[in-house]
Amino acid sequence: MHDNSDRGYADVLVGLQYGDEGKAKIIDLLAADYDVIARFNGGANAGHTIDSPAGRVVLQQVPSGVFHPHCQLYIGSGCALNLWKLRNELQLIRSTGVDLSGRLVISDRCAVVQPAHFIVDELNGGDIGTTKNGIGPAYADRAFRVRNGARTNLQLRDVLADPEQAKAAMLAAAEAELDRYGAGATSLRRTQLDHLDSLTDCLDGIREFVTTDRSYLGQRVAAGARVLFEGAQSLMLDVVQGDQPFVTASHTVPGHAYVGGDLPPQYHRYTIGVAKAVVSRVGNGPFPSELGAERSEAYFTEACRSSRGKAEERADYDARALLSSADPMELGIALRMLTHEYGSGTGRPRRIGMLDLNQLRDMVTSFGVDVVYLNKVDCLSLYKDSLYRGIPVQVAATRIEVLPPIDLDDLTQDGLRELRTFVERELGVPIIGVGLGPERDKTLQFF
Ligand code: 2SA
Ligand code: MG
Repeated sequence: MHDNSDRGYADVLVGLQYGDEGKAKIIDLLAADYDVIARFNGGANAGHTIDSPAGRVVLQQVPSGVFHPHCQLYIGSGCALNLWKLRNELQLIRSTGVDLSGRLVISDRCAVVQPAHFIVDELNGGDIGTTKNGIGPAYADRAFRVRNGARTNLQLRDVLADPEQAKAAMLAAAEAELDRYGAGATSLRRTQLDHLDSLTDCLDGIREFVTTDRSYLGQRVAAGARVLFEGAQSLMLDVVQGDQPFVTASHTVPGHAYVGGDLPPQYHRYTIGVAKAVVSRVGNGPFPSELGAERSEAYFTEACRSSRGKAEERADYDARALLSSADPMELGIALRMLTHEYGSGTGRPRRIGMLDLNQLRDMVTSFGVDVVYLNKVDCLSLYKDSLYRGIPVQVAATRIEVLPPIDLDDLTQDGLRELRTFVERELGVPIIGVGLGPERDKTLQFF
């Protein structure tokens, strides 16, 4: 064996629930100790809100860490790239005064999301409640490779090598889907054909960042770089390990960082999990600890149709009063309103559930999570006057335990210590940080 002492390492950070656990906030906190922040899965279906020097921005594909100038950013081959949104993101970043030249590196083997994929997801993704970014169809076509005699999968390298041929292939695929879905797709036709018109323009903005070297990251780490992999979506949304079909189309589990992230597994150090104390889920599918689960489906069908989500926000409901309702579903509405659980883009109301330690324990043990950050712990104080008279926690599939209520003032003291000890005992791993509010200095770290 040769001496490895100068080589770097990689840590993998993943969400442990259904997304929106506040991963970007934790990465922001940890970024100073890493040289590269890397993505290995998903695409524009992710979304992180970060504070830039020029205000708050929402990024979907560029890794977190943009506003830490020493960090390089890597987009691995496991990602499904939306070139149009990427161009817009890069423009947005540039407009904040940040120059990504030499900092952003994109694998030329990423799958390219095509207009045909947006069309299929738009017309077909409703039952799952997808984000309509064409993610599922793009990964499906990657596996198809060839359909009806034509290449269906275009990697970024194919599109760059011959943009005109790629455009022709994308047009043919889009036309085939538009024909298949018929008249309902007229407005989609216009949008998607506009996309093709601007393809060359997009490629011009992206070309300088693309690497053809599959060992790019490996060489950086061999030379000492410290990498933080940023998982998109979360463990419960993994295409195989989650609840089919209510999952995303990529692998979200930590091991996949070493496939889609283009790094040999020999460099793995820790797996960091991020969870939140008041759980949310957008889209359909099982949610064992959901508050008022029996009535929730009917409520959400109605809420999405009538945009009651927005009405909730306009305070048609008195959230403070609903906190003490005897109906768990109304408690869920109150928590959603008071903890701002609405989709950042669409305003879709997110379903709300109690902290599910049964599920978290399963994730932590099944996927080798070493340490956990628990966000939104401040929100647990809202349970104080609820029907539970304390903090309800799911500890087994059919058992809820109620922990003593905590006040906001308790959060740095005994209440917090007790909660942390309880959760650590249930999960068997340390809670190394708790989020007590959205701001960076509201995360307490215990190391
Ligand atoms: P898709 O568009 O095919 O991936 O949708 C399939 C299901 O996966 C859900 N989904 C998500 N749920 C929560 N958050 C998501 N992204 C986060 C965001 C990013 C994150 O903030 O937007 O936390 O990493 C996300 N992406 C997909 C979706 O609702 C469907 O249920
Ligand atoms: Mg999010």
